[in-house]
Amino acid sequence: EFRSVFVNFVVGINGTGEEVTKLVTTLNDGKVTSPDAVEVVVSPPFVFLPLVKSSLRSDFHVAAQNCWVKKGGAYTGEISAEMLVNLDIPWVILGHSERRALLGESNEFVGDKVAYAVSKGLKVIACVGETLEQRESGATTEVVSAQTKAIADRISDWTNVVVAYEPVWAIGTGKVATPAQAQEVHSELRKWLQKNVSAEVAESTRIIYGGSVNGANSKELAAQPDVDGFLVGGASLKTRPCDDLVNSVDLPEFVDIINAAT
Ligand code: G2H
Repeated sequence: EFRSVFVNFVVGINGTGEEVTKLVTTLNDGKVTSPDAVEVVVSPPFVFLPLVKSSLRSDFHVAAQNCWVKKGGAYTGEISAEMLVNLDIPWVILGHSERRALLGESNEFVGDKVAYAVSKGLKVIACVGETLEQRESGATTEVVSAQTKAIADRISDWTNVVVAYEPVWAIGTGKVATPAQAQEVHSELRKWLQKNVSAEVAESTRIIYGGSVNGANSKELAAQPDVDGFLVGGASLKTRPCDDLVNSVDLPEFVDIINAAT
């Protein structure tokens, strides 16, 4: 059941405070059809977390894009789970494919991160997903199962974990998974949880989709039975022309995405 949208502010990488403020204003002005039905979480780079947290509408929440694997200490340049807790940041994204691929984060390392963050009371968006090569060789289920297993081996309480299925070939490429492809992997992941964790966890854990989600493709994806939400990057920055020609102003696509299920 579709019930969450997580916005990954990729812009912040070369972004400025002004750009972030503009994005927050757009989000704040967005007309959400059923605010109680869809949880919206915004995830800017670390340095913008306090700015976003203090200026974002109160029905939306914030997430960090990463945190350190264990108790904070002398790990120059790292941001610990403790710091996020201290700043009252409720969510953190862990295991994003960019970090797995570019920074060499292994399944085990991501599993350790998830376990530590959860132990500190953070809510985690744990990302899994296969590369194009892995998909083409028929290894998708095996890859996402191994990534999920590394998490399952290290936690017992799944209450604060959302699994984000993000096929690497769909991230930032404009090449979205078809609704059938997304549904197939989501359903495999749910079956994996049912078999290896519990029926209850399989039923209650949100499995969200990420990778080139936009205003136009979100409706059909959101209608898939096992797609419980989205992790959105690029489309959070885009606008589309308003249907209302009289009061014509550009509308942010993320509003279409949030309202995808309604
Ligand atoms: C998915 C995302 C950021 P995009 O989270 O990694 O990207 O929506 O731009 O494919």
